[in-house]
Amino acid sequence: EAMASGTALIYDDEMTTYKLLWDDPVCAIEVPERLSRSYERLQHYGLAQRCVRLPVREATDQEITLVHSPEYLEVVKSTQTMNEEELQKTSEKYTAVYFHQNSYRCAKLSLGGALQLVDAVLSGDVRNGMALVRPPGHHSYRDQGNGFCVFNNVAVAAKYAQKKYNLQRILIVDWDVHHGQGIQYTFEDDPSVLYFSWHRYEHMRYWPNLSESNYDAVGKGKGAGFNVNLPWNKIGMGNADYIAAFLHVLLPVTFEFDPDLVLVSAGYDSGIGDPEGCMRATPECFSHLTHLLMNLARGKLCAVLEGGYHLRSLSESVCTTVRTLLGDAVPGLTGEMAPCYSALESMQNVQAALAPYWQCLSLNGIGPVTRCSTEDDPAPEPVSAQQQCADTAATDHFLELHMKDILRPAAAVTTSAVIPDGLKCVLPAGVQIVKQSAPSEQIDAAFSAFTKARFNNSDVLHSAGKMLTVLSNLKADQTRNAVVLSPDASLSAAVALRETLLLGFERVFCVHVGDTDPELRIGDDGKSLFLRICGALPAAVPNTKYQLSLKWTETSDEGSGFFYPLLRFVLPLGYSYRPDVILLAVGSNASIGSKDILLLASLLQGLAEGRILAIIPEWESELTTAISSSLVGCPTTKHLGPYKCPTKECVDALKEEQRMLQVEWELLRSYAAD
Ligand code: Q9C
Ligand code: ZN
Repeated sequence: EAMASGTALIYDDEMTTYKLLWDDPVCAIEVPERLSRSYERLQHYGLAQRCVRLPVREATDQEITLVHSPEYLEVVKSTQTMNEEELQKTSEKYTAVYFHQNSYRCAKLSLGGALQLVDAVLSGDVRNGMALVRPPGHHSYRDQGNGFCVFNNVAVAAKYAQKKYNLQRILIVDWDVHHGQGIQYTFEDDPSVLYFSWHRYEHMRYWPNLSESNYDAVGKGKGAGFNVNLPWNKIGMGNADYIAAFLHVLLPVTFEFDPDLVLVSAGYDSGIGDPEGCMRATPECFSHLTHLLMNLARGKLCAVLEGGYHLRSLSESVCTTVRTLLGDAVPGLTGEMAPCYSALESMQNVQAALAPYWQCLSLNGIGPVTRCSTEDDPAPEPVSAQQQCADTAATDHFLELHMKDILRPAAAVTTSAVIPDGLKCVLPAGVQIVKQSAPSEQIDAAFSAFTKARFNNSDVLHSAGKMLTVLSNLKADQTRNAVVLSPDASLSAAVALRETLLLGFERVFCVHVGDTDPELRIGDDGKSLFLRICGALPAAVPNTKYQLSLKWTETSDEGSGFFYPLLRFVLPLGYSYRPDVILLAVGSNASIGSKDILLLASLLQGLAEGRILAIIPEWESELTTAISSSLVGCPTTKHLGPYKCPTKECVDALKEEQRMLQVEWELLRSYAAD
């Protein structure tokens, strides 16, 4: 299979040629500017120019009827020639939807645009992409328009992909703030499509007010377990709630499912300032959500626009999504890192509801919330809270400043490499090999703290000199990340940790894979967080806040369960700690497989704005190639699975660690109470 690269962007301003023609406060927010403003912003940042531009096309009747009834298609067709009065009458047949003479044409382009994207990704022309389209799709039913949606773009795209490319398993992630009930209805008895949706719910007080939007709607018949609803019962959900939901609920299930394609119903009404959603996620959160999905399905990810009604928030979040698809550094996640209690209750309930269907959830043994605090207190949100999120100007102002804060100019060099002289090693294009060693005084200073005997090997010194150069470049943002091949990775890691602190990094997340003692001196001042991933725990050293061990040994040819502690332990720790640099050191006797290490390296790049130094034993040439590709932004399209679930023993041990540590590292929390 050829290595797919590039990001597709589908946009056509013809989709701005329909609009609401009469007074309707419900539909007034679905305006043409949603599309044009998003596209302008992509151009403003130079992102549109970096994408592979693909034309839209009209979807055919045959494609539309993969999901919709011929009768409904005829109704939509007939709106082309209607006068305003007839349009209004037809619109009234459905809930929260309006028609215009151009609606049919635009709905065909919108769906056709999504299908163009699927074709580009599945044919290998591009790795991933985004379709900026309207009308949106996820609310529409087989025979009804609903919630601004005419044809169900993503549902049809999934059917189309299955049929044309013979895919076995498709994941649909619906991060729009509304429940995509139309998608749920389409696939609820189908185990080949895993549908995940979070949505504002407020115990059914929020539109579309359906009992089947609740966490207990898990799918039907053979599809039982393949519908995942995470209802938000409070407004104001933010970055921590969204990341926790991905790390603890969506992603474990998804790795166990192991999809061939990821479709995203990418609605941005779940973002800050949206008058519909009243949530608080800031634009960089969508970079993280995107990044977390990019290691699935060999990177095949198609994002299709759904909602999003605060024009500035919408367009900035579209940009962070596309930027991440392009492989740029993921901005640091800002804000509170503790998920709120109501979010934890919802997460707990959905985990309990899905436990019968997913090993990774059943092993955890989490029951439903027995006494649901919000159910006992069914008071609606105070009006003031609702009004605050409707303050468009305040969000505009906030985002003006916020985007300047989070967006850094890209480093001149993406990936630097330190390779011992004479070593043959396949590195992807774009990796810059470091020639320059640091001045000898800097080397002497860096090594002064270490036992002299360790340095009888002059190669270590030589390699370390170049590594010091790289670390200075990381600090100066001249290089985003780096790979270091070392004859003694543990020693190099120890030198690197000391040097990062000397350079003035404030929080160094040091992840060491392997059983050798890396001779690290870890303070308890919080300037470094050391996590050892090993096969055997070092003699009775209890975990402390800043020095932790994770024992994990299971990996076999049938698959690895490492995704589980990675998602539910390593990343929550990292997100809670907010490192400004990451050291990933692979010791000589790693207890996890190379696919596991690759997944670890890929996902850690979501932290520290991608500032990561990977230290690898010099004889691990395949791993070096793979990690370098990931660092430079061209991850191999190799399948990182198969995955298998970890043993009960491993999960129990981890659960105990999570329980002890979640006071300090709040993103480790995944449920409300025992
Ligand atoms: N106060 C999409 O985001 N609003 N559709 C109902 C609630 C309908 C949203 C009134 C919202 C439809 C694609
Ligand atoms: Zn929506």
